[in-house]
Order: sequence, then structure tokens, then C-alpha cells
Amino acid sequence: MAEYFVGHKEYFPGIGKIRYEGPKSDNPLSFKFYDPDRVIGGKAMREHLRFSVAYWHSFGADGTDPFGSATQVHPWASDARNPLEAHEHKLDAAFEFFTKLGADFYCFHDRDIAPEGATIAESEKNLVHMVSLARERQKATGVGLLWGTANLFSHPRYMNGAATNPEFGVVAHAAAQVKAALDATIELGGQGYVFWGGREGYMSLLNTNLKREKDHLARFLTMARDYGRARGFQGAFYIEPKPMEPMKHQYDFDVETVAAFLRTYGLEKDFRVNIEANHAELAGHDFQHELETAAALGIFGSVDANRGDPRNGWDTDQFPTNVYDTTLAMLAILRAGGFTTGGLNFDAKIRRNSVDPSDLFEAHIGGMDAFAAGLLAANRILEDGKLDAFVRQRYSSFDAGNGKRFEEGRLSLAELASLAPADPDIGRTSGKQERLENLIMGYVSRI
Ligand code: XUL
Ligand code: CO
Repeated sequence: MAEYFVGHKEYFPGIGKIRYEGPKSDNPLSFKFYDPDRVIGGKAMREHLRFSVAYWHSFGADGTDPFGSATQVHPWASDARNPLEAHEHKLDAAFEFFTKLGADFYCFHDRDIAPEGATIAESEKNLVHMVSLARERQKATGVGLLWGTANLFSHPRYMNGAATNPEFGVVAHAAAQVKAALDATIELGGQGYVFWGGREGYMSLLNTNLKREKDHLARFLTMARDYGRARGFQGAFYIEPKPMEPMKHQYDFDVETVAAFLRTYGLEKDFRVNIEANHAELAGHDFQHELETAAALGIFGSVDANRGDPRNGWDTDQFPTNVYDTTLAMLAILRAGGFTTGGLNFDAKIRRNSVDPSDLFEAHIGGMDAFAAGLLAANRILEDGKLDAFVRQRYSSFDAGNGKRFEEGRLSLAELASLAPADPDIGRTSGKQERLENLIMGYVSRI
């Protein structure tokens, strides 16, 4: 396998393969902590972390924001004669980037890799063409598809929703897109398929039949599941929770809400969650909370690795840099048994005023190092066992005797009440939060 992939043209000239140089290196285009083949806790770092590049932010976004036009000029878009050719160049740029960076996976929406045509048939033809090129490039490089998805939110037809749209015709159009995107995912050996319901919610309850819309969403997901399984898709279906933005309220609000939805409609066997750090923040949760909740409910799947800005209330999709946060995230992920089909997908974008080609590399290098450092610290926390020992001890009154009988459902309320200690002054045992915070600080600072 070549060190890196160059298609018709080199899009990131002057940047070679990014290598591990260790924490003392001052080369901004090197890894300080991510050493892909280093074995941590019995598994190579790359297998623990399963890094993925998000096609849309990295090769599609151009710095446009509600107040200004594009700041980032992509050569793969500007030197093409038509939209399909632009997507062919973009694919070359993407695989050059994946391989120079050393990311093992990527993720895309249908409309990221192929342009929408004038008809459904033309859109499908474009997608099939691009998928055949992507397949060749995956084979040549060994880069894999972590998950695919359909963009059911950008086109004006979806302004009132996709699967939850009050007009049947729009729901059917969304089905055509999902069917084609599932076919593309299967063709590329994708390990997962994501549903992010950006428009599945409401702007106002005054014009919304909430019960009917949720029933429609479940019906749609059930059909997609059945289609995928019938076509031999063995990967995971994911729902990506987000509480709001673009809608005022989205039905996949957070992990707990999604879990209840899946169980209500009998979808819990095939669906897991793809948890995004910035979405957790918008829902008023810590990232760690969402990860641990998913693990507790048995639906932990994959992660969109990014961060928000605690001082504003929208999805800023920044690259993660905070090792304290990535340590707690990796602790939750390791405790959940690690990734199987999932991975860490950088659903993150460089800022509007980051306009050098190397900025995209440095952003990913920082994110990968932040999670690699988090993995190192989390692994030490687990190997050392002090934190787990404290938590185990905290619940030890349930390990034997009446506590155990309670857990096993062998006590009635009256029996439980009769076991209350005579002394009512009980339970004043310190939670030792500050000691534990200091303990974590110690691991983080000694990576
Ligand atoms: C939007 C978001 C999406 C999904 C895929 O907030 O996270 O990019 O990850 O549709
Ligand atoms: Co996301």
C-alpha cells in the first residue's frame, strides 16, 4: 500500500504523511500522543480510537456563515467543469487527506459525495458513479467507511421535516434518498448507517400532530431497517440525538429519549446511538453523561467527536482539545467495552478564518492527540483501579445479605421497611468528590 494516495492532482502539496513524533516535538504537523500501533491495554491505539474524518465539514464546508460568504476556496471545486467532476476531484482530495493524516475511516452524507440531480433517477446515477470511484479508492488505500447517511435537511423540500413531514410525497422522497444511501453504504462495506433527524421535530406545536409524526418516524425507521437487513447489511443503525437546531424541538432529544422511543416502537435490537459531544451540551448534559447513559441502556454505538463553546448555545462543531473531557469520555467508552462497529468521527469544522490547507491537518491532529491522550489517562485510571474500587465500595452494602436480596427483587416493600436500622442518623458517608477530582487531575497531568 502506498504511503498516501494522490489522484489526478496533489491537493495538499508540501504536506507528507503525518507521523508520531512524541510530546517533545515542536512540529505542528506531527502527532504528540497518537501513536497508531502502540498497544494500550491489549489493543493498538488505532483499534481503540477508530478515527474518522467527516466528509461534509472537511471537503464541503467553505466558511460560509449567516453573515458572510465563503472564505475557504477549495481547488477541487474551482477547477472542475461540472458538479460531477467537482465531486470526483473532491474524492481525490479526501483520500489524499485521509491517507496523509492516517485516519482509518470516513463518513459521508449522500449529497457530500455526489451532487443532487434534476430527478431522483439522476441523483441515484450520480451516487452510484461516485460510489464506484470511492470503492476503488478504499481498496487502494485500506481506508474504510465508518458510516453513511442521507442528507434529509438541506433541500427546501425538507423544511417541514423528512420522515415526519405532514405531506406524504415528501416522506416518499426521503425514502428514495435513504434507500439509495443504504445501497451506497452497503456497497462500500460501511460499518454503520446514521439517522440524524435535523428536521424531524417542530417549530411550533400549533401546526403539529406530535403523536402522528413520531409514529411516522418509527414506521420509516422500521422500513429502512427491514430494507437494509434484507439487502444483507449487518452493521449498526444509529440514531444521533440532538435536542434542537435547526428545529425548535427535535424528537431525538437526547440518549434517554431515543432509548424510550426505540423501545416503544420495538427498534432497540437494531438501533444504537451515535453520540455527539456538542449535542450533549445543547441538551444540557455532560458528554460523559450521554455516553454512560447509552452504555447503561445497552445502546452505546459510535461518537461524533467535537466540542461546543460553553458560552454560547449553538452547535459550533469545534475540534476537541480538552484532555480532561476526552479522558472522561474514553473512560466511559472503555467501560462500555470499547467500539465495535463505531468509532470517533470528527464531526467538527475549522473556523471561518482558518484558510490555509494545513489548518485542516492541524485541526485533526489536535483532535486525534486529545483523544489519544484521553485514552492513555483513562487506561491508567482503569489499570490502577483506585476510582473503580472507591465506587465499588460505595455500593458494597448491596453485595451481600439484605442489600443483595433487595437487588434480586426478593424483598417486598414491607420487608424492606422492617429492615430500616433503628438509628435514623445514617447515610452521612462522604462522597469524596474533591478527592476523586484530584485523583483524575493526577492521571491527566501525568500522561
Ligand atoms: C448535525 C450533525 C450531522 C450528523 C449527520 O448537527 O451532527 O452532521 O452528524 O447528519
Ligand atoms: Co454529528
